[in-house]
Amino acid sequence: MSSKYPVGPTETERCIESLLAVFQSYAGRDGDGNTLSRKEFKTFMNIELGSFTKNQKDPGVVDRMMKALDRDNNEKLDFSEFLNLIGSLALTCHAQVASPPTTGPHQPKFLNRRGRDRRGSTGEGPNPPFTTPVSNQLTSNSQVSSLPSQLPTKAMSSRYPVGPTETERCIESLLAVFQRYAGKDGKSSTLSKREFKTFMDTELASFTKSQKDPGVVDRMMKKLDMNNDGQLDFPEFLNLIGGLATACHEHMASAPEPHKRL
Ligand SMILES: [Ca+2]
Ligand SMILES: [Ca+2]
Repeated sequence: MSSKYPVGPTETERCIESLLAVFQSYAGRDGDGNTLSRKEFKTFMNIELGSFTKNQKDPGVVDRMMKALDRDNNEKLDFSEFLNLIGSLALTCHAQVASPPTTGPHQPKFLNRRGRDRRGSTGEGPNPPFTTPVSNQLTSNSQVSSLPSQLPTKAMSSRYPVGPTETERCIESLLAVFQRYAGKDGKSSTLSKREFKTFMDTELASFTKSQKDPGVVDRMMKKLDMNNDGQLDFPEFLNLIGGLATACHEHMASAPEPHKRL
């Protein structure tokens, strides 16, 4: 995929690629490369999120996380279920960075702090792939809402005994990129329309340049802005990343092998 970028992937593109690559490298360990089995998920958690799993005294925590993430109860995690984990981890880290836990570790306030589901996630008409509501799925699933209290209690940076894994680096990138662009005007907790455009033109230029319709970024902003306040907060931003990752994943999954194309 990297060869598609004229000047090398941006941090956001690298992160999306990491999500796909990490999922595939663990999901591909048994016969079915489209899903993580329980065993594969455990391997993923132990290797990629070892700094979290090693701190857990409860040996059942990974099983419980699997159960919470497995929305369709098929004992496997597909890519969108996997993305919910990443989104949930990123939200947890972001909440810790944004506001140190004064309300106690067991109140994942950020998940429902503004009643995000009021507008619903599907909307009308066909959904372009970039609006797949990843973190919205999180907030609408009461099971998953219980996850963050089990997740790392510290912000993730600089606490790794052996350096961050690819997954940890990706989560850190998501936080860093959002903060970098959201901090360009006065209010650093959200992306204004202008900041979002800068983000799109800089971080996802290979996408925006390929669009013939000049209104596409405006429309994306509108779709992503779930609470219609003209700003994108971090969960709304994560929906974009999740949607892009899903689109890439589906594209790769459905693409015929090159020699079969003709
Ligand atoms: Ca599943
Ligand atoms: Ca908003």
